Amino acid sequence: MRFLGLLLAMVAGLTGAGGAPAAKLNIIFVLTDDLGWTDLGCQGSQFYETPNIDRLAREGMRFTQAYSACTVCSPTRAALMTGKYPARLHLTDWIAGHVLPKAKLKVPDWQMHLPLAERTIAEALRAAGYATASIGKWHLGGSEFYPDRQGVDVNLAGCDRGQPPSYFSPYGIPTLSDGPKGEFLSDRLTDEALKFMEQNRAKPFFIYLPHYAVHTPLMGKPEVVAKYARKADPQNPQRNAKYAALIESVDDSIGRIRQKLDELQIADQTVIIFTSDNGGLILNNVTSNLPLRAGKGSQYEGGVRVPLCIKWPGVTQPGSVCDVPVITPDFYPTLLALAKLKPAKGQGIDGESIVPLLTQTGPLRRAAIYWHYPHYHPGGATPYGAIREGDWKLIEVFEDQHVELYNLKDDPGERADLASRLPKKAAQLRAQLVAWRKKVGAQMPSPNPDYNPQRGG
Ligand SMILES: [Ca+2]
Repeated sequence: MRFLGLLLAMVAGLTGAGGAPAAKLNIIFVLTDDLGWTDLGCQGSQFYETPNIDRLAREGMRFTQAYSACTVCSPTRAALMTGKYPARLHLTDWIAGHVLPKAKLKVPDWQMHLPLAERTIAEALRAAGYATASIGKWHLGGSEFYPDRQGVDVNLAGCDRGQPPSYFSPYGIPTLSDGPKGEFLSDRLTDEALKFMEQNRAKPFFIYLPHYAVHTPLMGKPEVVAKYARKADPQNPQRNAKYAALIESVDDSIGRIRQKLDELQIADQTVIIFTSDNGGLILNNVTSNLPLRAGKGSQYEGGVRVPLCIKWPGVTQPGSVCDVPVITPDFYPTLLALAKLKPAKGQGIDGESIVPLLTQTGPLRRAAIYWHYPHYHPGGATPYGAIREGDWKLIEVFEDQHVELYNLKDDPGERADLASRLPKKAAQLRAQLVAWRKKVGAQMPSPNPDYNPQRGG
C-alpha cells in the first residue's frame, strides 16, 4: 500500500493540475552555521525552542546520521557547492585558518578560495533555467570569488567573512546594505529570501540561504534572550540564552518561509532542505552536543554530525526517519536529480544522490564516507583523517600515526577505542582511508623543521 501511495505521489509530481507538465521543483537550501546535532527540539534539545523546524521534520524526513564534509565552515560550503570532498578541492580549512608555526606538523599549501573553474550547483541550476540566489554567509574567498561570480543571480550578504561583525544593523557586511538601526540579521536575510520568492514565483528558483546564525558573536533580541535566561537550568549543559535566541531566529526564518510558500501557492512544488555546516561549538559553553563527543573543530562525532531535515512535498513520507549516513557532497547530485539534471561527464563528483533514501526505494551504492583535515583547531583537532563504514569509524591521527576505532552503534559517544582489540578491522579501514586519499589527491602535512614541543600543537 505504501509503495503504491508513493508511486502515485511520484506520478502526481510529474504532472500538474489537468495533466499539464508540472513546473520544475523549487529548491530552498537553508544552511545554518555551527548548529550542533542536538540543537533542535526534534533532535532532543530540552532547552532550545524550534517549533517550525520540528514541524518541517514531522512533515518530511529527518536524518539521524547526517554529516558535514568538515569540522569547520569553508570546506563544507565548498563541498556543498561542488559535490566534491574538501580533500579533492584542497580546500580543507576555514579561510584563512589558524597558523601554528611551531606545531609538530606543517600544514600543506592549501586552497583558500573556491576556484571559478568549479561548476557550482548554482551554475548548474541556472543553466537549466533556475533563478538563483545566495542570501547569507559565503566564506569561499575574496571579492573575485563571491557568489555572483559562481552562478547566482543575486548575492546578498555573501563575502569573505566567516561571521558578522554584528547581528544588529549596522551590520558591517560589505555586500549587504544596512537596515533600520536594530534590525536583526536573520530577519533581514529572511526578508530578502521572501522578496526573491515573490519576484521569481513564476520560474523555478534555487535559494541558498546560509544563515550567519548561529555562529559567534552570540547576540539576540533582548526579549528573546530574556525568555531563555529565565528558562536556563544550571543542570542542563545547553543553557546559553544568547545562543538559544540565535537558534530561535533561524526557526522563525523557517516559519516565515513556509508561510510565504503557502501564500504564493507554491509550497507543493518546493523542496526545503535544512542542515548545518559543522557540529556545535562547545568552547566557552556555547552549546553541548552530548551524547556525542566534543564539537566543532574536533575529529569526533560532535564536530561533524549535524541535523538534517528534508521536505519534498508528496514524496518524503511525513515523520519518516532515516539512519543511513549521508554527507555534504551528496547534496550536489541530489539537487541536480530534483531538477532532473545529471552532472557533466568527468566532473569528478564525490557525492551520491540521496533520492533513493528520500523516496524509500533503495539503499545508497557507496560503502564508506571520508574526512580529511590536515590542520590544527582549538576545538581539539590535530591533523587527521577519518573513515566511516557501516557502524565503524576509524580516525587516523597524523602527528603520531596512531589510529582510533569506534563502533558508533554501540558507542555513539566514542568512549571505547577498539583499535588494539580489533587490529584487523583497524588495518582494513586504514588501508581504505589511505587508498581514498590517493584517489582524491589529498594533501598531507609534513614534518615541521621549526617544531618546538614547548610551543607547538
Ligand atoms: Ca561553521
